[in-house]
Amino acid sequence: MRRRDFVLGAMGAGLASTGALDPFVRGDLTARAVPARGPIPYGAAVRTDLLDTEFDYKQAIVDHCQLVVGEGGLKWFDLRPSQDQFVFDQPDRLIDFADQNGMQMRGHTLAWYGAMPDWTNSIGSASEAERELVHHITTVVGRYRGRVPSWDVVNEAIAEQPESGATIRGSIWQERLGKRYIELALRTAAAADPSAQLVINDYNIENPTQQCRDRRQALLDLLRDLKDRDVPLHAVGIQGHLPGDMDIDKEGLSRFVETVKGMQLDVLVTELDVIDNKLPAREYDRDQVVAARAHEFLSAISEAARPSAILTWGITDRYTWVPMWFKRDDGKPNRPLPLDAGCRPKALMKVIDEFTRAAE
Ligand code: 9MR
Repeated sequence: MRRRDFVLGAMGAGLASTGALDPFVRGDLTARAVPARGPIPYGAAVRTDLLDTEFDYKQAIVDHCQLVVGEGGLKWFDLRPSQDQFVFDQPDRLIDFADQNGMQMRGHTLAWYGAMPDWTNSIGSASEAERELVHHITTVVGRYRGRVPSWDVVNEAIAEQPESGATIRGSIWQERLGKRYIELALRTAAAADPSAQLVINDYNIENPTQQCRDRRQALLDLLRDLKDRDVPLHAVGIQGHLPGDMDIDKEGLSRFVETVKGMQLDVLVTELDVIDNKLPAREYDRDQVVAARAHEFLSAISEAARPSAILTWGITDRYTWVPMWFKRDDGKPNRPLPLDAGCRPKALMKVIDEFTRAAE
């Protein structure tokens, strides 16, 4: 079977079970004969600007991925330098790269509190916010209609520490429109591309802490409410930025995934990496702990349901967001990703192989 067929099969099969439209029916089916790694597609966040200059980086993505997602490029900060501008250079480049190499591009992200350009602070009223959000989503999703099979429509909507009555995170959208911005974003995305898989994406739900339990509950309450009102929504993205020194709440995470599946929603792993600032210095030991932590996480999810994709947030330790927030005290470089800085596979890549092939 060809690579593209696997991607179609794995992500499409998930949706078919929900009764939602297959997100790939509009896709270009002229796949090339590249061997696939397993029935669950693997992908990575890509720094598009490096594709033309770093050959080994580009080759690593071609060799390992069936999916790509821009680490930036589709965020408001990148796309909307001013109110009347859309700068599509990066996502256009990435989707061409995906097409040329038999991959698919996921879209990240349409409504988020982060990476907002300053001019959006001047959005003053509810009607203005509604107009801007609808215009943005209609333009961006519409441009790639039928070509981007899956969108992180709403990113990180759950409050850092949800408390009763205040479970939605503050953002320009939440402040101007209240919680209804989530429904508005989803309905607008569905209208712009009825065939796309629409995803709510969030993090910090996998550890055995009260904060994670509260965040899981708040997310489930949000999903329930959207489903009850027939808002178009197809999947939950579990980011999976795993603190390496913390256990996974395997039971809590499995139960969360079961509950999500019970709502006829699929689950994807969208941004996996292991934050290794508190892990042992010795590289071999650190890589083993990183792999074991990801294994715990992926098995908790997979025991409850087969994820429709697994993506890591970057592919090589050479390019990762982790040191921006989690530098090591000993000054050694972070190693959160499946390939080392020289693009050689580490233990984490074996774990990803195991789980992407798990359903064979
Ligand atoms: O890795 C991304 C980094 O390069 C950007 O500067 C930052 C702000 O746009 O976003 C990072 O990606 C985040 C993603 O969009 C949402 N989940 C958390 C990711 C890591 O911070």
